[in-house]
Amino acid sequence: MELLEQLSHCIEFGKINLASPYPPDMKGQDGADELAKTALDQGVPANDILQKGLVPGMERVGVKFRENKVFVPQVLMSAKAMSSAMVHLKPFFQSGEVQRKGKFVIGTVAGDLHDIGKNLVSMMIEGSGWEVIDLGVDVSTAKLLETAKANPNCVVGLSALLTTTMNNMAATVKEIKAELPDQVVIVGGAPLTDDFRKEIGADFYSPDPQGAVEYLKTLVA
Ligand code: B1M
Repeated sequence: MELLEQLSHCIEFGKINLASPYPPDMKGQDGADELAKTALDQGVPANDILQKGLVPGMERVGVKFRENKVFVPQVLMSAKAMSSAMVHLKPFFQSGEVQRKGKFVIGTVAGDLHDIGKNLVSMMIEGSGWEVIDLGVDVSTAKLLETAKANPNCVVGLSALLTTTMNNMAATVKEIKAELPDQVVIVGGAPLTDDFRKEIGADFYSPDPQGAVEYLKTLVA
C-alpha cells in the first residue's frame, strides 16, 4: 500500500502508533505517528500528508459514523491517531507552509455542560483540515462574540443537548447576528431540528459531525 494510503488506513481504523495494540489486526505495525514521520523524512510535503493522508481517512470515519457502521469509541481512536500524526505537522502549520481551510469556533451553549457530541464534531472538523478553537461548555454569548471578532471569517458552531438550553442557543444566535450580521453560525445537538434552526436564524443545522464537515467544505469550495 502506498504510504499516504497507509496513513489514511491508520486514521480510518484508529491505529495510533507501533506500540498500540488496537486494532488487533494491525498489531505490530507502524501507526499514524510513525508513518507521518516517515512521510516527512521521505520529503512528502506536509500539506499532502494532511490533505491526501489524514483528511481522507477522517472523512471515511465520518461517513461510517453517520451510517452507524462505527461508534463513538472508534471515532475517538481515529481522532487520537490523527493527533499523533498532527504533532509532526505542527511546525509546518506554525511556519505557514501548510494552510488550514479556515477557523471554526465551537462551544456548547450557556447553561449546558454536555460535551461528548461537541467534542466529536470538533475532532471531525479538525480532521477535515480546519483550525478549531474549542471554547468548551457553558459558553457565554459574550465569549463567542469576542472570539468571533478576534477571528474574522471564522465559522461559529454551537451545540445544545437540553430543551432548556435550546432557548439560550436561540438568544446567542440572535445576539451574534445582531452584532455580526455576516457571521456564519451552524448548530447541532440531539434535540434540534432544521425547523428550529430556521426559527432562530442560524445558517445550517446538522444532525451529525459529517454534515457539518460537508457544509464547511461548501464554504471554501
Ligand atoms: Co444529560 N441529559 N443531563 N448528562 N445526558 C440528556 C441530554 C437527556 C436527554 C437524558 C434524558 O433525560 N433522557 C436529558 C435532556 C432532556 C431534555 O432536555 N429534554 C438530560 C438531562 C435532563 C441532564 C441534566 C439536567 C440531569 C440533571 O442534572 N438532572 C444535567 C444537565 C447538566 C447541564 O448541562 N447543565 C445532565 C447532565 C449530564 C452528565 C453531566 C451526567 C452527562 C454529560 C457528560 C458530558 O457531556 N461530558 C450527560 C449525558 C452523558 C447525557 C446523555 C446520556 C448522553 C448525551 C451524549 O453525550 N450523547 C443524554 C441522553 C441520551 O442522549 N441518550 C442526556 C452522545 C453524543 C455523541 O451525542 O451529544 O447528541 P450528541 O451529539 C451528536 C449529535 O447531536 C451531533 O453530533 C454528535 C455526534 O453524532 N451534534 C452536532 C452535537 N452537537 C453538534 C454541533 C454541530 C453539529 C452536530 O454543529 C455545531
